[in-house]
Amino acid sequence: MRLLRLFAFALLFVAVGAPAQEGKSIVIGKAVARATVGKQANGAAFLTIENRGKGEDALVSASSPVASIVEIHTMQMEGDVMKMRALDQLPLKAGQTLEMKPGQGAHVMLIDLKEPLKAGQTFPLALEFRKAGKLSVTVEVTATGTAAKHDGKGSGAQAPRHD
Ligand SMILES: [Cu+2]
Repeated sequence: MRLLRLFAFALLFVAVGAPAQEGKSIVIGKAVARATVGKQANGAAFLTIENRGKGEDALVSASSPVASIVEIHTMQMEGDVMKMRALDQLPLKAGQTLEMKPGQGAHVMLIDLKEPLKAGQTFPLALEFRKAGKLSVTVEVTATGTAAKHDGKGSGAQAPRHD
């Protein structure tokens, strides 16, 4: 935890020291993740991404010190089973505001968490956009809701399976 905080501080320092943040065409609104349960290995973060630019952009990658691998995922129905799939990029049209929500569509998958995500905690998430470049956000961990458990196990629409 202490290390994580140091890392977060370092990222913050970098962000403050970079005037390039100003005038960015991509603005991140909400950035939240659900608290994990038990020994749950994976988590998911949900962002609100606004493309204020005049052209199309795309989220192409993400990384965070809390997880070994961070992927951009989407969910879709296959027959009557909701499945998750990794995306190479998440397109953002000019003027589009994309709101990720638990239990539907796109999310940022946190794979192989280094420690459980606890409600109230925050962690840094580095994002890279094709045109806007790199952006760092602070993700807030919220209490686990009953409707959107994201444990990668089980079946049915409320508990998407991982391939
Ligand atoms: Cu996923």
